[in-house]
Amino acid sequence: MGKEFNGRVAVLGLGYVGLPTAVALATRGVDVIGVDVNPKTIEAVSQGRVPFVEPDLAVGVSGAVALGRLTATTETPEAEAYIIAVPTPFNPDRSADLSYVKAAAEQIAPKIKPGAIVILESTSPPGTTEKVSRWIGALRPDLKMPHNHDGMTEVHVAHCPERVLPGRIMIEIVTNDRVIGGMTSRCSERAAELYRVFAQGEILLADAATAEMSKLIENAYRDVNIAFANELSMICEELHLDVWEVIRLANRHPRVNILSPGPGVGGHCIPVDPWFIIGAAPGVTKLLRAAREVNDHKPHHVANAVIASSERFREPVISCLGLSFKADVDDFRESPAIEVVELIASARPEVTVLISDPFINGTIPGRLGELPNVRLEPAADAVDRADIVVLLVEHEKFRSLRHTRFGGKVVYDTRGVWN
Ligand code: SAJ
Repeated sequence: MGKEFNGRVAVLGLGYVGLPTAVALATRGVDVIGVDVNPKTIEAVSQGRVPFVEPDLAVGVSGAVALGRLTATTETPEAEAYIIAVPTPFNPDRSADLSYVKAAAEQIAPKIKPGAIVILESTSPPGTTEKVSRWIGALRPDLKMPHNHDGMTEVHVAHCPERVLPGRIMIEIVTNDRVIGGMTSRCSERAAELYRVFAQGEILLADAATAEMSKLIENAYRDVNIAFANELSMICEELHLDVWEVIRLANRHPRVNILSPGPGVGGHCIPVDPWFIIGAAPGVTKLLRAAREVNDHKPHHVANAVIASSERFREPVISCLGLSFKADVDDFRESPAIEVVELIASARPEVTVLISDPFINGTIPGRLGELPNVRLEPAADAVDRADIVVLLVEHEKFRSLRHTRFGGKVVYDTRGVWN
């Protein structure tokens, strides 16, 4: 066992990763200040509320705030440790947009004191942790930073990539093994002190670039494997085979574990992160590119199939169930389901497209609200009125819709839950 962490932690970015991390620390007795640029997020967290749905997070936030362990502000404070958990989206050319990480480093710089730890949790291309050290160092030439003071640093900088699965975050944040990539081995040790406060999984030490790459390949691995499943689904469709049955049988082999096809790959991680690897090694990433192409093509394939089967109806009603990027989350970012609905509704403006998702809270997400032929309906009504039912997300609530309502309708189940 190493030393125990002692001090105050500032978590920059109170999203799906930052807020659970803040709660994990605060509920174990660490004073945590959450920092976010969005005043609405600050208001919600300060009142003990969570601005998004994630099992068990709400009770953690309200408890930590009530105990006075967690506060929230838009101003980066002085602290003994800083955790950067801001988005790393890609630019239109698919290069990493590190502007949020840079802004976080620049907010930390004026406040940081010798002895402090800076941890980058955001998924980032190789070399970003070193950039964080340089960005802080550029504003604080008085401090010995790890990029230019090997072994003798006053500030400890490390990458500790987040690995939590939306929907299971509060469990995985505690139980997952953590990779900690310090700019120096001392940086790794200092960062490990902080994670030992709540992490029950193993803590694996590495250098910063290795940690960055290991996180990226976790998501690229999943992307490639989902692409395999998605390609199989299109092959089976062409060969008039039931892909779910084919996969179920193949998965009975002791070394085969094929993932599930779907309408495409969404979320803000898996469709993005492979591009950071492709950008870093463009000449040798054929497979990663192919996987991205297959997964990006899948929503078009689904939309085209639905449009084709709608041609035989004069004024068809098409009901699309599920819009979030995956089951039982309220996150609609980068959702292939939304893309499918957009493609169908714009290709056939004369067709009524009913959409339903139990996680929509009043406003229709994305650009769907601007399409005049798209309307939100409760799932049961949408199914009853439909000529064609398209299941896009396997929310728990949709699983039980099966037997009663589908008579005489065309059913396109992209997730295989009604099979
Ligand atoms: N999907 C399929 N078929 C499958 C599995 C997933 O079509 O068999 C689709 C989902 O519907 C969704 C997308 O893939 O559209 C991604 O979903 P996911 O559940 O695979 O992953 P995320 O994006 O919720 O979280 C991933 C996780 N990474 C890995 O499992 C390697 C999580 O552990 C990471 O922390 C997270 O990315 C992240 O933030 O990087």
